[in-house]
Amino acid sequence: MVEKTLLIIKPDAVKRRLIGHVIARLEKAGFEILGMRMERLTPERALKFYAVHEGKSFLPALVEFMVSTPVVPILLQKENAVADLRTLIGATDPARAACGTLRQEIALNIQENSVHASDSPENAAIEIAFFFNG
Ligand code: 3AN
Repeated sequence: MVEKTLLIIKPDAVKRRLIGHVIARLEKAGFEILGMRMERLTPERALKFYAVHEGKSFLPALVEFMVSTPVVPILLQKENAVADLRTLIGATDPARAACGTLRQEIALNIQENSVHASDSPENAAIEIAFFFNG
């Protein structure tokens, strides 16, 4: 089934000038880019985006990191997009990410892990609406 999903290029990758590298890997893997923008999140919006992590000890540091530079949300489309994008980016902790995955290649650590990708079709719909109204 053709699906849409959301990827965010996070501040560690933006700072290291890896935006183009991430986009090239997405296109090479067969994803069509339907939308893309750059946004400096406010702490309020970052907290709203990560509402599922409310109460977690790493949340304040995560929010501080996510507002440290603009981020690049990208709306993607492909057959089986949600699962295929999760496979392409690899595990949250780059030390555990499979060989050849984007995070294994460029992520610095479990927090500065270069990209976010929606983890289910339901969350993809919510996250797409968060960054791309309509
Ligand atoms: P993923 O990004 O692989 O979906 P989530 O949703 O569990 O992983 O975590 C969201 C973000 O929260 C991660 N990308 C990472 O930046 C941060 N994070 C998750 N777990 C930890 C942790 N144990 N320590 C520090 N940061 C974490």
